Amino acid sequence: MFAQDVRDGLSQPVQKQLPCQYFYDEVGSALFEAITVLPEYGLTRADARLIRRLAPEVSGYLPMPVAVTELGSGSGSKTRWILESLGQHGPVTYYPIDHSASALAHCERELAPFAAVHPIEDTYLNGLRTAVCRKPPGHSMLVLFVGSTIGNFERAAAQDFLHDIRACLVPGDALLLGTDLIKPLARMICAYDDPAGVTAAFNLNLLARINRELDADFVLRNFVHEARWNEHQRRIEMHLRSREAQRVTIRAADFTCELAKDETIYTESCHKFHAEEICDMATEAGFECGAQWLDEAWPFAESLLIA
Ligand code: AVJ
Repeated sequence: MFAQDVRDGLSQPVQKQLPCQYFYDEVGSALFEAITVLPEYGLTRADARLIRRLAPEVSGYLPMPVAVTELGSGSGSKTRWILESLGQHGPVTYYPIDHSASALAHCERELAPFAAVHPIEDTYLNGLRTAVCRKPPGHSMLVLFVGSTIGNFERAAAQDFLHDIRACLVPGDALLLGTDLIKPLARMICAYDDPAGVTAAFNLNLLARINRELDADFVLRNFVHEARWNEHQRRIEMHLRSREAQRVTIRAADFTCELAKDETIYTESCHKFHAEEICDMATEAGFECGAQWLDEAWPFAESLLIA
């Protein structure tokens, strides 16, 4: 629950933190949409280019007919290419999974022309289990986990998550996994600290959301957006740095929090990968690397992992 997660995260003794899934309220989702069109943030465009490129090939790797489950309902525009291409081999069933009902409704509207859409409002793994149970008999399963959302997981948790996905599948099923790749440092930093300040607004909105929903008194001007590269973990870390010593009260969480000058709240990890390391992770989780597509303009990988 939001209040509990905020209270837990801000009571951490060494590094205060907030879970990144709470970025995406209505304002946060709109700010993220703006991020995806920033020239400095090539991730989403690379993901979309690759999906469009691989869509005509993906049916060759899967027993037909196939049902598609997407972890995170995504924007219809990317998934459309896959559904449209699979649709040439017969009717396609599509299970988008998301915790946001409005995202699911949007996705259903966009993709209904290309598949029978059955939205599932649940966590990724529960939703995947539901989709596997409901899929028409004799269908194989293609799971989509694109957009480099897996980058938000700690490395060990990402490995466990792949293993958990594999446990829901049977041999011949597949996972299409999108991952952002390691690139020159300046490019990675700029993607998360754009000159127009859109990412800063996205990060700060988390505090604004706590103010709105939990009756808190964060003064947003007292915080500065920061994007750091952690070389050891190979990830961008987003923080909110306190400009001065301050106290914040979060009334609906019945909680008061003190921040020292220059203390930070850690809000998001965005792990970056080497293309080869995806195959190692996949093998470790019980998949085989079926195919990999790489973008030249913005290093990004789409890997088709076969159960
Ligand atoms: C949606 C997790 C892929 O890690 O790049 C963008 C989110 N955060 N700018 C990412 C994000 C700040 C994004 N993912």
